[in-house]
Amino acid sequence: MFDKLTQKVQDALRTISGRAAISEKNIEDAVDAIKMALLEADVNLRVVRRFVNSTIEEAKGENVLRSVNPGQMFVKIVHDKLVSFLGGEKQDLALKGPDTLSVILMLGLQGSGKTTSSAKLALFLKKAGRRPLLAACDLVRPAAAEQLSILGEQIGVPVYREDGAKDAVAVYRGALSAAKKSLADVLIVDTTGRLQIDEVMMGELQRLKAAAKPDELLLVADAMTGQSAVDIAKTFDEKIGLSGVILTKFDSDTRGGAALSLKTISGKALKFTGTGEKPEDFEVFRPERIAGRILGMGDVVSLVEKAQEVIDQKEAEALQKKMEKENFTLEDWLAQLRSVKKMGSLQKMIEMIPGMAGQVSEEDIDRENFSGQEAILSSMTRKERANHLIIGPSRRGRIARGSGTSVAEVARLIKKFEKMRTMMKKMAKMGRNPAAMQQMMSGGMEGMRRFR
Ligand SMILES: Nc1nc2c(ncn2[C@@H]2O[C@H](COP(=O)(O)OP(=O)(O)OP(=O)(O)O)[C@@H](O)[C@H]2O)c(=O)[nH]1
Ligand SMILES: [Mg+2]
Repeated sequence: MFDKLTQKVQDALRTISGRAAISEKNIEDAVDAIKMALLEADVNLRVVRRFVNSTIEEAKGENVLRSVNPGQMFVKIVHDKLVSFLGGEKQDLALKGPDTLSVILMLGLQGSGKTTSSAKLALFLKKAGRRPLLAACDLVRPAAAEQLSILGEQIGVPVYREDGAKDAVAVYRGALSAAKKSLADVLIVDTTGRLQIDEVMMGELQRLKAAAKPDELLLVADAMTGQSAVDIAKTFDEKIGLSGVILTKFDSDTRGGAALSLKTISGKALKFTGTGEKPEDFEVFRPERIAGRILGMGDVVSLVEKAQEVIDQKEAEALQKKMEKENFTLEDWLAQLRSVKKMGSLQKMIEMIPGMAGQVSEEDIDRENFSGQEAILSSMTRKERANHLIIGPSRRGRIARGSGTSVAEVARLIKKFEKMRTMMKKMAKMGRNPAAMQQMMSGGMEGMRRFR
């Protein structure tokens, strides 16, 4: 998502951001390049026009051209515009307090990801300390209730279903009393999707809405459909009324136009994104961070949050200290490799590191050969991992045999570890120094890439 856009916007900004003085022509050229990038990313034409006009107007203002650092001032304007087009502030769910039952109605076209997103949202709320219950109100697709039950089982959230039922509203009522009985505090209602917006679907949704008086009516739309996701949001909002949107398949190779056009065209806020098929592939949509990512400022906060789910805070702090002092051992590395595996796609993680977006492909990561590294590390003794300096030729031979690799591979891994340690020390220090961080963003990546 946004890969190409990111690349192009960064190129456009690079030509201008370092300048001590900028002219109106410089601004026009940069805005023009960004305009092309937005159009290519499938952003709605009206949105692009608005973006261009307001950016130019603001950037040509006296205080930019004459400011101490006009280049950076311009970047800031573009950043703020992007944030505002992405919806401004992050939009939380408007749920009642934890002890009162809230209802969320999920709607959307067939295959948009309603059922999956219902489960994702349930897991998200469960992690936030809520007690969700899922209601299977899609009575049309034969396996719909079964699909939801399987997902519910996976995430440990109860599912209410009535096999053979004909009326979605009746099932909803059943789910409501089940929710009350079991003291659930959020009822998430999965509904039937149709190929197109038609009278039957709208009728059913309207009846469900009237019965449930939901706190949230969330449209689930497929980001891959680009502009039509935005049109669908507009239509659903007119016919049923929406409180927000979940854009799914954000992990796919879409160009991102829907996310950038949604707020301006439909007036509806993007609240969450689906970033994969698994229940945990779900993120709160934060305009500020996405803008930062597009501009190549990375998304350190998301990265840290993701990492926190697997590594606990204390561990992370200890690691930071070790990294700074070069006390990081092979033992720590092995632990890291294992937690990275738990974190899921490494590429997704790397994309969030400042300056890394678009720099590393899945193949690059494969070449890293994590399983191979893990095998070698696991074949070492604890003592060896605590102090790699004791690993002489005979130990190397034993480790190679144990891991099914060669002596040369073992030697290479140790060499790499030593380089990595030095690099980490530098990075850990930068992490506490914004100026050094910025330097790393501009040129430091080459260092990262080279050390592989
Ligand atoms: N890659 C990716 N796939 C997704 C995402 N969300 C859903 N899917 C996949 O999209 C397909 C359809 O998802 P469902 O949740 O069944 O969609 P639905 O809207 O409930 O479909 P109907 O009930 O038939 O209307 C499934 O194969 C999901 O695994 C996502 O964020 N990323
Ligand atoms: Mg479904």
